[in-house]
Amino acid sequence: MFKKILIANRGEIALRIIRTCKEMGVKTVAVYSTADKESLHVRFADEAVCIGPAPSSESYLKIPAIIAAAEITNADAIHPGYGFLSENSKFSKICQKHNIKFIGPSPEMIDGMGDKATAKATMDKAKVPTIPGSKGLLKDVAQGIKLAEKMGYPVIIKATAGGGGKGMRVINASDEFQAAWDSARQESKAAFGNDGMYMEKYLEDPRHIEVQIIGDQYGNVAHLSERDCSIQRRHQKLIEETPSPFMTDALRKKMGEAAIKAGKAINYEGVGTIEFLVNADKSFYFMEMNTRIQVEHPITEEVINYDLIREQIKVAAGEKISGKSYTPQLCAIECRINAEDPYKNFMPSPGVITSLHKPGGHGVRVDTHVYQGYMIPPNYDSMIAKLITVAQTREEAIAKMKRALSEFVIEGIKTTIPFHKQMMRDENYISGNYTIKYLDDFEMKK
Ligand code: MV4
Repeated sequence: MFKKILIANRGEIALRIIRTCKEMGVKTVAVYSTADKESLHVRFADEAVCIGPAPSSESYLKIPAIIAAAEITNADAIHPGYGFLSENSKFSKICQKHNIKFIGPSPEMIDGMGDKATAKATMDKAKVPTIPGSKGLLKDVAQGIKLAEKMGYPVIIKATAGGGGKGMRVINASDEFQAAWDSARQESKAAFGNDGMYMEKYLEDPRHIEVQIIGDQYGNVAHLSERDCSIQRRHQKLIEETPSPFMTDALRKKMGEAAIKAGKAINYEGVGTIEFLVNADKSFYFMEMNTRIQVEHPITEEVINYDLIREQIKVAAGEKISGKSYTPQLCAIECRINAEDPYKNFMPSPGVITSLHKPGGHGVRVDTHVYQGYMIPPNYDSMIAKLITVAQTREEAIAKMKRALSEFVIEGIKTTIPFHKQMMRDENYISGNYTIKYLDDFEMKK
């Protein structure tokens, strides 16, 4: 086992990782920017190193500063958390070179899944269902139009370097193709320095259901059931739950097997997520693979009683997994509490938390780094807490969420709490009747 892990992250996920390390008897090193000097991850870690000023590009993304911090503290592993350097193949490679274990996939694995057209081809070869479309990248508009006419509109073109919806356009007819192509390529070039595009049949109203997997260094891969992440706004997830209200035993078996096939095909080591789009007729297709621990991992932990960070660290250290897969035994929901004003188009609302009361009690988990008097810096992600409830049934998990939301007091800033209160009373949400489009025409009640 590792002796000392450096956590190359901040906020709630840095705390989450430090907590598991403590339970495992592994020493921890926090890194922080000057804006995070007063953060809990700095206080809870055994050691802390300042790596630069507030902007991420000069601190949490600054590879030489992080490697230097690991070397001076003698850390033998680095946990990247999510975001920042977690899916940066250069960082994974530099860790390797410095003989520091990167708790995540190899650089080759990150690149193979990071290029979406390559990832799709890999999954297609492994017989994981993929969305009908172009074989690899499109050469030009003429080729795109020819194929789109054969497949039938609408189609979607996607940046191979994309993610988070950037460099993606839905096309309804041939006369829209050129303009969509030009703007998507331009956007993709600017954001990723790569303008390769591929095309798919556009699925009109699917759900986003992802399957958590874990693989060890000996070729064993297991699935840890699904999460429904369809409740999102502009590609920002707001509510996740497991099991998916749409799931059946038969569908879980099929999607679980597909996810394991995906993991085994690439010899996956570590925790990862296979994202699927699922149609109303229960057909499902591989969308992307995430090669990191995800924000929403706690709901999986709660329904199968399993510490994903602990298992992630164990497989990185070379331990074997049992290879057994899991089905949810309980129901869990996560509401993301962001420092944003849901009444003003979710506008960011940084500032000082003047008053804080966190909910508690049976079946309530709050993953957060904030405290009363904490100043939310404007430099980073707006998520300040994850409120998770777990119960025997979905109905009870919703009742607990309503109760927990009513106890949660955060003053001094605006938060997404009112949004979640409204959702927990929303008839369609309550009946599980939602897709990825659900928030497109959602309005806050005054
Ligand atoms: C799609 C799609 C419909 N049809 N692909 C969005 C981000 C990127 N990961 C892929 N995305 C989509 N791909 C086909 N062929 C709809 C989306 C999509 C979406 C997917 C999951 C969750 C939220 C979404 C919001 C808008 C569009």
